[in-house]
Amino acid sequence: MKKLKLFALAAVALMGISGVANASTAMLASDDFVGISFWVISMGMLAATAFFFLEAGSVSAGWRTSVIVAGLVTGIAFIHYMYMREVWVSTGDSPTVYRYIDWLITVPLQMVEFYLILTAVGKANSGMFWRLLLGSVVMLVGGYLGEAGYINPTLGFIIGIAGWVYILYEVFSGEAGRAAAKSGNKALVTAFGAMRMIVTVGWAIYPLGYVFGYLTGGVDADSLNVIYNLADFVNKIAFGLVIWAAATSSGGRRSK
Ligand SMILES: *C/C=C(C)/C=C/C=C(C)/C=C/C1=C(C)CCCC1(C)C
Repeated sequence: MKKLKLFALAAVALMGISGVANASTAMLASDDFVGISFWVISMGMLAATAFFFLEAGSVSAGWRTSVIVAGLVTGIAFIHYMYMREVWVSTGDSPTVYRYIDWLITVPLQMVEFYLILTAVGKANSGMFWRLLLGSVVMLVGGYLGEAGYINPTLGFIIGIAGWVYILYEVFSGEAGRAAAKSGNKALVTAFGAMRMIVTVGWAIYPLGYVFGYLTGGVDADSLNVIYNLADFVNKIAFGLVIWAAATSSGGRRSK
């Protein structure tokens, strides 16, 4: 376990450093607040990744995979943030393609989390995972087509919202929501409720970014990126912390 953790951390750090090497081509300007937000969030993601990987060894076995996946989410985001920051600082353009590649990997991983925390208490069913995945893909493909200019931005927004609403339906009224409510496990019910709030309130920040970025006349890259960056900070790090908190309260921490 220890070796595995060291390996995982080293891999993330190395990939991050390869991103840093690129940074020699562009310098962050002191008045580039969007660029500063890219930097701050990159470092938050790195710290969260180290934290989740190191903590994974201290939680009870049933929760371990969930905490590791939380670290994968922030680790993948960290690497993408190094590239996104580079695009922003050197060109002033929105790093749309990197952002969506990151989301396309990390959002399904977060849907896996809903499934995993139910598995941790033996209440899971794979059908619900596939439905959550389907909702995520519709949401992200709609958003990407709209942002990258393949379809009208309003149409992309509507498709994106439809996918999100479907995810909300599944976690509130669908099988996943019912399974959590019936589980009778206090840590699980608390974690599931908090994750659900993140997917409702925290995720609502993204469509706001899209609206300010594309639907208020012209393209406002500053608002778009600051809002998306803030949203990622909340939705990746807080989401992982909720899982970590449930994991440490459920079955206790293993003393070493
Ligand atoms: C770690 C990354 C996460 C949790 C990304 C989540 C992204 C969304 C919830 C995006 C949602 C969108 C809409 C609901 C409509 C407009 C288009 C999107 C893709 C911005």
